[in-house]
Amino acid sequence: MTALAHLSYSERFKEDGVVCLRDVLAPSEVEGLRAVADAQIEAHLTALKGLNLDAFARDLWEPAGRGESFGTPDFDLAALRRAIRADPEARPLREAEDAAKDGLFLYDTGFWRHESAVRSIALDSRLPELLADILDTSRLHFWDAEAFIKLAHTAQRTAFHQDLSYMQAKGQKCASVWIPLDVADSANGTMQYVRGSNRWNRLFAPNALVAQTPLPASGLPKLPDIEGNMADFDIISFDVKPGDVIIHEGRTVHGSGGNNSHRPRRAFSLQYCGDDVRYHKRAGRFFSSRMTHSLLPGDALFAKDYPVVWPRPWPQLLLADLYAGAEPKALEGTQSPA
Ligand SMILES: O=C(O)CCC(=O)C(=O)O
Repeated sequence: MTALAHLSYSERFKEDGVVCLRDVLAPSEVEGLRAVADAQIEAHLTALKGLNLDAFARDLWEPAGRGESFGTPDFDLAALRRAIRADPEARPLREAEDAAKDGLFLYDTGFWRHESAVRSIALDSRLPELLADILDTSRLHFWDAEAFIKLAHTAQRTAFHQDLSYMQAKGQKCASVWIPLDVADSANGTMQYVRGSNRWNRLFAPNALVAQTPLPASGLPKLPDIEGNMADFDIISFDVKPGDVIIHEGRTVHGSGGNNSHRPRRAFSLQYCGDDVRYHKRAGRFFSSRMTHSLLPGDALFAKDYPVVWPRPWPQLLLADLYAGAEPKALEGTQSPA
């Protein structure tokens, strides 16, 4: 047994940039989230809500495109496609026996505002206290929720990336909680983390998740080609079951494989920020969330868009109820796809 085997979960988080915690959410909590994920799949299939990154990628790699609909994101998908196609180093990141097969890799964000089951977990479950402890912060803000749903036989991998580079935020105390809604293992695309990459102390350009090409205008350096040189990196992953959560730091480099199985791999990711995090305008724009605030760069995150979830104002308060029906009208700000 090495000395590192004795680390507490917060020491492990600092050391590796990621920690897997077992049986954190109750079956009923997972069930509530799964119902939201299934409704998102249905809304995509019937009304093209959210973005099918698998369809976007299939279209990307066919010279004339497939003319398929991927969804209706509020950012310039055509410009992104042009940037990837113009990148001489770009290549498909599809991992399956039959990579040409149509799959569904559904991405969505911002839905915590109208999904009470998601709000309850994000704001009122055990997670805020756990995150405040792990990040060693006197104050914890919730940032946003994302869906990463890969149905069976979805070849598209999630390109390695760092969450912080997509966020309009600056600071060290940022973390994401990856919540599996199905058993997830190497066959259906569990998460992969470059151990200790949080301590590289570097921020790389965000990418389009389906390719390594940096998002136009980010101005940050491109990540090394990790997908092409996996053996050169210390990549760790966890076989997880519903109820478990994986918490990674905002600078930890991570991605996931394609779903090469007959099973779905539905997951949500929740982001949180601690007391050192300040609002920050990053160049480039990807998925947007419905922000109403008018924070200036350098401001602490005191805005309704970023609820303070720890410490709790008083013990029995349900923050999820306070935010019921809080769908803002204005669209502003860039949000994390990771
Ligand atoms: O589920 C995935 O494939 C990616 C998730 C991710 O990037 C995240 O949770 O930050």
